[in-house]
Amino acid sequence: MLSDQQIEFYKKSGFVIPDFSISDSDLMEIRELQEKFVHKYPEFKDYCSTLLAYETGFLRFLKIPEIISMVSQIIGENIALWNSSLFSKPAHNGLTTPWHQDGEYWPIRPLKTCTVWLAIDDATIENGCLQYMPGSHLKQELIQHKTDNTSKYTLNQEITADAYDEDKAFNLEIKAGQIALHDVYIIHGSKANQSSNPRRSMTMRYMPTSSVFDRELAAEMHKKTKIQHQDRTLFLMKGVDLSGKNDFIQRK
Ligand SMILES: O=C(O)CCC(=O)C(=O)O
Repeated sequence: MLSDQQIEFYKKSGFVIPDFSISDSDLMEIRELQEKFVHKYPEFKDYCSTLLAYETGFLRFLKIPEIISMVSQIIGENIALWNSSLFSKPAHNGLTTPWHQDGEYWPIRPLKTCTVWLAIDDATIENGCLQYMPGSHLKQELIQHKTDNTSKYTLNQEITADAYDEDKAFNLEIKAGQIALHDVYIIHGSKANQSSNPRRSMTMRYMPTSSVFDRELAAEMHKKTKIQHQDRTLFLMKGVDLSGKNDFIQRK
């Protein structure tokens, strides 16, 4: 569980590192699944935005009760999992993730989510750990992004450099198995991996069911972001669908 201080830290900074790690056996299983996954789908060697559309074997790890309890402390008792991604960032030539806010990509209204970012390998500055801009979520507003479709990036929406101060970045150096939670408005990104160690991570994307997963908006956003979220399957993790508008139909 998160302590009161950790919840306060999340509110103030937009992220928190709980005192929690997944079990060694779960970590080993995730590593094996990730290796098989990238072997089967080499086009996702750097990044797969919609993991569960290809491999539902990861789902078990998105339901870990301790994780769901911590997410509840942040976004309430009624929660849906709406996505999971793999940032595999291989050794020597792992791609950059540009500075961005997740909300720019996501068709959830009101825009409210909590991401759990799981380190599959030790994450260090050398191998391109995730970086957060503490407090950049506070206005709860999206900043303008520009589109960059170069192949050096995992994602194509980038915030311009005048909107943040790189010197203030927090480097999320955590051990394999540890997690961080972050807000949908926080500015974050990660550098390329030129080290000899991979920097794999899996994200778990949860939303409060008081928000709606808007499939029409997803189709509109797809034109810009290139990420296809119209067909996401939502999984009710806790409570009920407060909005009454989300559907939990299994989609491919
Ligand atoms: O793992 C990374 O390098 C990027 C993660 C990210 O952008 C996210 O979790 O939204």
